[in-house]
Amino acid sequence: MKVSILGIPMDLGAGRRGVDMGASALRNAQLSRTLRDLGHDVTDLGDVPVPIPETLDKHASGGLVFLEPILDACRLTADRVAALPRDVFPLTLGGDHSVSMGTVAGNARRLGAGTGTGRLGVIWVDAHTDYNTPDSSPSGNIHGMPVAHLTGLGDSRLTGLGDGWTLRPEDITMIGIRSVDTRERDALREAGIRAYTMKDVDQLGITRIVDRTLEQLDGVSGIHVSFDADALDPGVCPGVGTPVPGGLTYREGHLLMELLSDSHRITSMDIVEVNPILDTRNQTAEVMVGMAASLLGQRIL
Ligand code: 5AB
Ligand code: MN
Ligand code: MN
Ligand code: MN
Repeated sequence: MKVSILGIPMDLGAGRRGVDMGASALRNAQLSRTLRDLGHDVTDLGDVPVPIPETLDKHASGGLVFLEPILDACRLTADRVAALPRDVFPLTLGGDHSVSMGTVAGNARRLGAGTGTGRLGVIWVDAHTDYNTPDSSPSGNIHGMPVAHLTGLGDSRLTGLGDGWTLRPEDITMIGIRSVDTRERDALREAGIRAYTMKDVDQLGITRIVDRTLEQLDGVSGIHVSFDADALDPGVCPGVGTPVPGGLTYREGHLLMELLSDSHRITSMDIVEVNPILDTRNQTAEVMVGMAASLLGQRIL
């Protein structure tokens, strides 16, 4: 497969500094070489330009911290991704999770979703549901809001990234959830978004969750996997800004990626929220490169 890597070195959407170095840490953990060894034709497109916070005024606009530069970076990201051919697998590297407003919108456009010809499915692997709006957010940090904006809720400048397209709540599945804010929970219920919590992972297991997810997403033109490193347990991925105990094990993460790979239905992936400043010897980046490898066909035997 043709794989195109694109970095979005942005930490403006997160409460703590450092995830802007995530893309660099993933490259350092031999991302390209690992995927080439699997037989893929890998191109690294480099990074989308993102300003550093030191050059900006930290001010919130309508409850959104660093709105304008995040909007600009997401728009550039969406345009870069949308320009890639259909037979390319975009592998986008954050950055904080607000980058996914750009990657998902870009992949939707790339696959013709929103033109009436198709839908994009999204599998959101995360400890958090990222369904806050500027009104409900306890922090004002945009990385806690991408899913709400993709579905059309929240600030109109961010919902506009899809150029009229919005992600249908029915086309989203969340996996690994264990931290949801009170008002965020109400909004999720109202939207009817399917979310598999860690309780569900314990009770059903990854295999059944994947079966149900693929059935739910029957009929979409493509499926995007947005993998927040904090979905995995902090013991596995310590280099994240918002760690929550009780996460996916190393094997649960791999099994999820292996089964999604077996389906041959995944068309793009994000790796986000890797924070090398908080990491131990680049462990988190190495684990996440392994996750990408499993999604892209690496097998034990
Ligand atoms: B992440 C929190 N819900 O909105 C908020 O890492 C945390 O992209 C958001 O999942 C975590 O600030 C965002 C408290
Ligand atoms: Mn997230
Ligand atoms: Mn998270
Ligand atoms: Mn985080």
